[in-house]
Amino acid sequence: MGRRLVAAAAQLGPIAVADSREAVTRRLVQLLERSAVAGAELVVFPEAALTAFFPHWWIEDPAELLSYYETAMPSPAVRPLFRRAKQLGVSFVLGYAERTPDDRLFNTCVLVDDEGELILKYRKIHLPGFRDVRPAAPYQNLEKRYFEVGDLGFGVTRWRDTVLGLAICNDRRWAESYRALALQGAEIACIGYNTPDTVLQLPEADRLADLHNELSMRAGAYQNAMWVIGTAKAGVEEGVSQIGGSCIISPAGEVVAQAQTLGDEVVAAEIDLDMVVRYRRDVVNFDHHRRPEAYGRLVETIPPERQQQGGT
Ligand code: CDT
Repeated sequence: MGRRLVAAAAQLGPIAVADSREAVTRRLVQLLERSAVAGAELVVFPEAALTAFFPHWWIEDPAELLSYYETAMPSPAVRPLFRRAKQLGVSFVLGYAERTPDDRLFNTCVLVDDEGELILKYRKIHLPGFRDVRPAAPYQNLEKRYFEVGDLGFGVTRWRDTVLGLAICNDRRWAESYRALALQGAEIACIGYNTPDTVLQLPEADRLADLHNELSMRAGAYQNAMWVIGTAKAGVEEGVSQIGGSCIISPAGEVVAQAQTLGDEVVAAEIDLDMVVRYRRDVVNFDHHRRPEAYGRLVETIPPERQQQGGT
């Protein structure tokens, strides 16, 4: 039999600024139920799945800005999702903007097990974008303004008979994210994202937005012999057009299931965890072939004067 499970990427279409948390949670519950019908035991929702992706706008009013963050997880509005998941025996990954009791702001996701217990929290480490407004840009990318860099490292946890790791959106473009998870034994990486289909400051890359999304996750999967579940918030959200392409990728780097729409959609696939074991034994055998003694530069810190320069 081997170690097998069905997992799902639960893609969301756009969320309007005016949509309430309760209304969004109803959509999440519907996606969860559709995933369960497909046999899924693990469901991955997008990054910041409870609201419109507010870093796309310059928000001056502090009260308005803070209205996008959750001060508790689950909050009363999100509790129906936790309850339904427990009834169905489904675990899930949910992204949201987090405000801590001491007023720190993070782009966060959690893994909730089939008992409704929060068993892993991750705070996004690679924050794209800028701290300041770009008046001429068609949309903003203000994650560096609205969030702190995650302070929990790249976490993994045992989940059932495997090890599961979390990353968020821009993390998926960095090889180090996957490797940090894989070196801790993660066999599945769950990654939610909000990605515009145009690239600020680099229009020549616009036509490649879908390709770069898939390329990053397929490379991460293959180079680390792990399953990757990538889930988008897609479609035109308050005027910002975002890619879809939510998918499940095998340790061979193959896309085994992929969303076809830019709306609410479930894609599910059977995940063979022993494939990780085979690929880590016969292809990317870390213990036999890695050369950490040559990797010193990978962990050198960046001087502060270079940290503010452009790019998303
Ligand atoms: N949310 C997030 O991290 N979005 C970024 C946009 C960068 S545009 C190339 C992403 O990496 O998808």
